[in-house]
Amino acid sequence: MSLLLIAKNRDLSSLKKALLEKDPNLDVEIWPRVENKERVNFAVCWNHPKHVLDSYPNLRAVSSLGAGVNHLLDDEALPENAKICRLITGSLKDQMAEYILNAITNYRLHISKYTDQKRTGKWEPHSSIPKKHAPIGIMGLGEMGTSVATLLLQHGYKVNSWSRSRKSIDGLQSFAGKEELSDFLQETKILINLLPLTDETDGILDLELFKQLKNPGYLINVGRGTHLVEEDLIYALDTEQLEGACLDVFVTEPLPENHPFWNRENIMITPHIAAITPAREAAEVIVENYKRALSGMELMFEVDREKGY
Ligand code: NDP
Ligand code: OXD
Repeated sequence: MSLLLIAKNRDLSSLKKALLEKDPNLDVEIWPRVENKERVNFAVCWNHPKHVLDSYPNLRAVSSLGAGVNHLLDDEALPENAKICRLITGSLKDQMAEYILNAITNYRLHISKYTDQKRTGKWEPHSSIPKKHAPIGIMGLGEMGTSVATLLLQHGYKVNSWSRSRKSIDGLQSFAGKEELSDFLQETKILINLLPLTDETDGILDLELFKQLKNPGYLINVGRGTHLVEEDLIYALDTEQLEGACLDVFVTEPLPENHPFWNRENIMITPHIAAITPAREAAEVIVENYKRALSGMELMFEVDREKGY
C-alpha cells in the first residue's frame, strides 16, 4: 500500500519529509517515479497532468493539496469510486483572513497610491475610507469565508455573506441563494470572492454583478481566476463602477507578461499566495485521511461530487 504525491512544477520533498515524520511506516512516492502503480491507494494532487490517474487501478481516495478541488473534478480520469477530499488547516484559514484584512486596509488607506507616489517623490495625502462607509460582502461562507468574516467582524467591519444555505453568525447578515444575490450586492462595497469554482460559479464576477455594488465598489478575488470575466473588470474600472481590485488568482497562471492587468495602478496583484498549506499541518490531515480511506471511513473535508465542492 502506498501514498502518491503528484504535482507539476512543485517540489514535494518537504511534504514527503513531513509525512514520514508523522508516520515513519508510510510508503510515500513522488510522481513520476512510481515503482508499482498497483500498490498506490491514495493520491495527493495539485495541478496534476490530466489522465495520469488512469494508470492507478487501486485508488481509494484522491486528495487535493489545497482547499480547491476544481482541478480534480475537471479530470475525466478521476476514478469513479474513489473518495475525493481536500486539505483544510488552521493556518490556511488564518492566512486567508490576514490576507483579506490586509487587502481591505490597503484599499481604505490608499497604501498602493502612496507606494506609487514614493516612486515620483510626490507628497499628497488622501482621506481614508471610514469602515462604516465600507460594508463588506463575502461570496462563499465555507471554511475560508467563515474565517475571514470572523476576523473582519472582530475589526469592527459591517459584514454580509452570500452562500447557498443561510448562515448564522453573530453580527453577520447572511444572504442565501440566487434570489438574494442582488440584495446582497446592493449592501456591499468591498466584494470578496471565496466561492469554489463550479459550473454555477464560473464567470460569476461580471459587469452585471459589479453594477449592483455600492458605487464605486472594490473587488478582492481569491477564489479562482475564471470566476472573473477579466475584460469586464477592465471595463468596470474604466467606467468607475469599480475603484480597484486585489487579485490573487487568474485565468492563466502565472499571469502572462503582456497581460493588461500588469499596467493598471488600481489592480493589486499577488501570485496565488493568499493561503498556502504548510507541509507539517498538511501531513497531519493527509495521514489521517489516508488511514480513514484504508479502513473505509468517511474522510475529513470530503467533497460532494454532485455539488462540486
Ligand atoms: P467551502 O467548500 O468550505 O465553502 C464554499 C462556500 O461557497 C460555501 O459557503 C457554499 O455554500 C458556497 N457556495 C458554493 N456554491 C455556491 C453557489 N452556487 N451559490 C452560492 N454559494 C455557493 O470552500 P473553502 O471556503 O474552503 O474555499 C473556497 C475556495 O477558495 C476554494 O474552492 C478555492 O478556490 C479558494 N481558495 C483559494 C486560496 C488562495 O490561496 N487563493 C486558498 C484556499 C482556497 P453552502 O455553505 O451553502 O454550501
Ligand atoms: C487552494 C489554493 O485551493 O491555494 O488551497 O488555491
